[in-house]
Amino acid sequence: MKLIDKARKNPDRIALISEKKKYTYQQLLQLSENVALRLLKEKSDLRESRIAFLTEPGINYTATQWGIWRAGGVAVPLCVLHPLPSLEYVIENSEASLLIVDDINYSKLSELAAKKKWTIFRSDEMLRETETKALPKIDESRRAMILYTSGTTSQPKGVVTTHGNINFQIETLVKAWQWQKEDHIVNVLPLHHVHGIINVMSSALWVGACCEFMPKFDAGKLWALFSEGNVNLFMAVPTIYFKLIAFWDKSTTEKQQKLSESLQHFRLMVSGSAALPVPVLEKWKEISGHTLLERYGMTEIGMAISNPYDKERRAGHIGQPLPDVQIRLYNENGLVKEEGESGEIQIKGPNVFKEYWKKPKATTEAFTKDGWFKSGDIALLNNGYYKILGRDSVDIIKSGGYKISALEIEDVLRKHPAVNDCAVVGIVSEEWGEVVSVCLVLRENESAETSEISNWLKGQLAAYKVPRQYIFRKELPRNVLGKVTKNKLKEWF
Ligand code: MCA
Ligand code: AMP
Repeated sequence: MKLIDKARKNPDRIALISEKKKYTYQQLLQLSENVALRLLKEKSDLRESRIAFLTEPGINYTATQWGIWRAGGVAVPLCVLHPLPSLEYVIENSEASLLIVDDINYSKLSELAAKKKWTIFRSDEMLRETETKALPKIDESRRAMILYTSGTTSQPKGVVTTHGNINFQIETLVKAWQWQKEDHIVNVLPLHHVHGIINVMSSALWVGACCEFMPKFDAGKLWALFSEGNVNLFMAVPTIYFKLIAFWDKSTTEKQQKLSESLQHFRLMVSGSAALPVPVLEKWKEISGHTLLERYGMTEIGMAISNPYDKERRAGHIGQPLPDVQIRLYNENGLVKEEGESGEIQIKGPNVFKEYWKKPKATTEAFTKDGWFKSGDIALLNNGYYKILGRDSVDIIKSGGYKISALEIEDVLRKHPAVNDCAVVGIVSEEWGEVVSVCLVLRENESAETSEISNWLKGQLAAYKVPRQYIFRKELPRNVLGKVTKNKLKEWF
């Protein structure tokens, strides 16, 4: 495994800072080997068994992920923000053979695990030393990870990437953004998505750099960490930059000056996962002196398009194809050949995922006949830079950098006893990208408070999927065919 081979070259460098404690590459190698050995027991190879794990961002997360890989398993990271029904869906859909859970999250899962007869291990125990033996050799073509992503179906799909996909996704970013051993990045992103896993944590570990965890984003604490002067690299979703700006704006003039000074030595600051509003880019430049580097990616492909590291970073644009990633635009007239003409972004390259887990039909439908992955994002080329115009589906919402399926929320809401019908849309917001919003049609003689519905939903869905804006109507807007017209509904908000 390339990540492991590379780590061996930097035994004494600091790999991770977790709860302010430093771990060298040697320690990470040892802890992940312990996990691998404990997973294997008498077996010689896990042969792509899925191992689901629920741990806060930190040493246990990384050692567990590497341990699963080194034992020949497929890593299925679970989201620490998800309520039980969402965790249960991922564990069952991925057919995980066992669960590894840290102390903070153990009580959340243990009862269900007992009921379902799932094998569950405490993460701290998995990291403990054990009898040693040879670990299997892992070929690049083997499955490595399943990440769940929302789409145009109600339930999230498992995106399967191989070791080869992951290696390439990391390597192209290392080249494009000139990652170096001396880099020190802080990770504030969740570790069940590509942005936090690949762009931040794995890229750092690939080059022998340091990844420091801040498990829960907090603007004040993050500014304080920046002010300590060690971090020189930062990557986040636009909402986080919005919140850092809001904190700066609220500070005294003297403090603002100090905060701005703390960013002067940064090498690079990147934004992605959702469109970066131009006013946010401009304000950040004013505050920090840095032009944010905006890039474009997707769970299925890692990163594909990026503004250049050392040439013009153009506001409102996502840049150019990353090294060895092929991009084309395609519309109803065929291949787009002219600048200014819009089409769907389609992608080919070693970065592109292997399959949707146990969904051969969805996998086939996601590609053109000649093997291009269809992103569903509409873009055009403007003076050599790609610019995103929107998406081909109103049912996909991006809020706080999370991809959310309107259909998933609607399906859950329809199970509420007072709800007769509903339609969910994303309403544009500079802070969140889009805000999840719902129009509810209640059953006759039923009433329901917004707060009651919202609390009920929080038991079923991750909090970031719960609508923030509610309207109540007697019926939903529909076209002559009876289909809900979501663009009309957006006007109602
Ligand atoms: C939270 N709140 C919201 C939302 N989320 N309000 C509206 N819309 C939302 N989406 C509210 C809460 O109810 C609460 O309000 C208050 O905000 C604080 O909640 P909290 O959970 O503490 O929020 P936060 O920690 O400030 O979360 C903001 C965040 C988070 C840090 C930006 O959303 C986040 O980590 N996003 C990153 C997601 C990510 O990594 N995506 C990458 C996907 P109240 O106090 O009133 O209750 S990978 C990807 O997209 C591809 C590959 C790519 O290109 O990267
Ligand atoms: P996810 O499935 O969570 O990986 O989200 C991928 C989606 O995020 C893409 O299909 C885009 O719609 C969106 N996205 C990622 N980066 C950008 C960006 N820089 N600008 C606009 N949309 C983006």
